[in-house]
Amino acid sequence: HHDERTFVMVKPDGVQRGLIGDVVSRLEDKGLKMVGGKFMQISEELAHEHYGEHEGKPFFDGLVEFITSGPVFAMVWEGADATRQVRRMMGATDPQEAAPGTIRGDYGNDLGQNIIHGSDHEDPGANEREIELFFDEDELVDYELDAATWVYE
Ligand code: YYY
Ligand code: MG
Repeated sequence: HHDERTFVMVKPDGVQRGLIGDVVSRLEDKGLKMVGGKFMQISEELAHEHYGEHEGKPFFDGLVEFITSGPVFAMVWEGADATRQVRRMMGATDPQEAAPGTIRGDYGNDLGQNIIHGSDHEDPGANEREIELFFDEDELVDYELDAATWVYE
């Protein structure tokens, strides 16, 4: 089955650096299917909900400040094992450790400004939770991607 959905977001640094198109291209090139996307500004409240698991950690306040500091491009992508595949394409959390060829490895330098968010594949249900937090059901589009015939056996 290739209908797993995952939440992906180009963070404010990625938007400011003009990397929305590149991130989208990489995911398209992989054969994943975009089913939702919106350019938006994250509120303080949404930031707290989205990063709730990190509340109380030393980097939390800075993280909220950063993620609300400018527009983001929030997306939902679908495909086989999509959550884990996107995490692999993102690379490690710290761009200094992320392998070359990954999004964070190719573009990031400092831990706080690491270009992209993707749902954690090691946290079951995180993908669905984040999709629901950012998107209404009617903002997600159900359609067939013709190329899927040539992506999946
Ligand atoms: O899921 P991922 O984004 O790879 O990392 P998390 O451990 O969930 O942390 C969320 C976010 O917080 C991370 O992308 C950068 C930032 N952060 C930080 O600024 N300093 C840390 N020590 C850990 C994480
Ligand atoms: Mg995380």
